[in-house]
Amino acid sequence: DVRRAVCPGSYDPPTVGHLDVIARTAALFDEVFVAILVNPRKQGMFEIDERVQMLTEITADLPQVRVESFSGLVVDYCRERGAQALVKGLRGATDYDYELPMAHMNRHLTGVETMFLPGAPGQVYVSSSLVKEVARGGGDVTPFLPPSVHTRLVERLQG
Ligand code: COD
Repeated sequence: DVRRAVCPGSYDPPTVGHLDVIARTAALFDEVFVAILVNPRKQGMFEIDERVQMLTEITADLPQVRVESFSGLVVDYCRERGAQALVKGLRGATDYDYELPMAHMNRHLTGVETMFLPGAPGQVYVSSSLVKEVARGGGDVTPFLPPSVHTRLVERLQG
């Protein structure tokens, strides 16, 4: 049986924290779908196409990984792809409180399991929203982004 996992998120933009969770998931599963939620009510800094491109670039050395976007319910996306598990990174109690009801609801809906990976200790304070805020204010966010993502962020803020 092929074991497939889905790593869903907004990825606006993808950070080193996201990449760590994706790479660790790729070490455990045969196929990993990195799934970017298309949220029409939320205007991001990057278009969905740009997020697909960035994630494709930074996961190029992980042959198990495929990057796609999805809209609607994550459980329906999992069913379409034949994925048995959702994998999420946990930075701390706030992530847990946010994720636990979704994990229960998703399991209730289709039986899909959610698995949590502890965030890497040096990266638990890294989030897309904080990185954007610090970068907008002129702070150095180089350590928090894969180099190609950092380049795009700098271009976006200058452009
Ligand atoms: N270290 C470890 N993990 C991290 C880090 C880090 N530094 N940064 C982020 N993560 C993890 C997050 O905890 C999360 O698990 C994942 O990476 C994605 O993070 P974001 O911020 O890009 O994405 P979110 O939290 O906005 O994504 C939420 C989802 C899109 C997954 C969720 O809203 C969803 O599934 N929506 C689809 C609609 C649906 O099915 N709704 C019903 C749910 S019951």
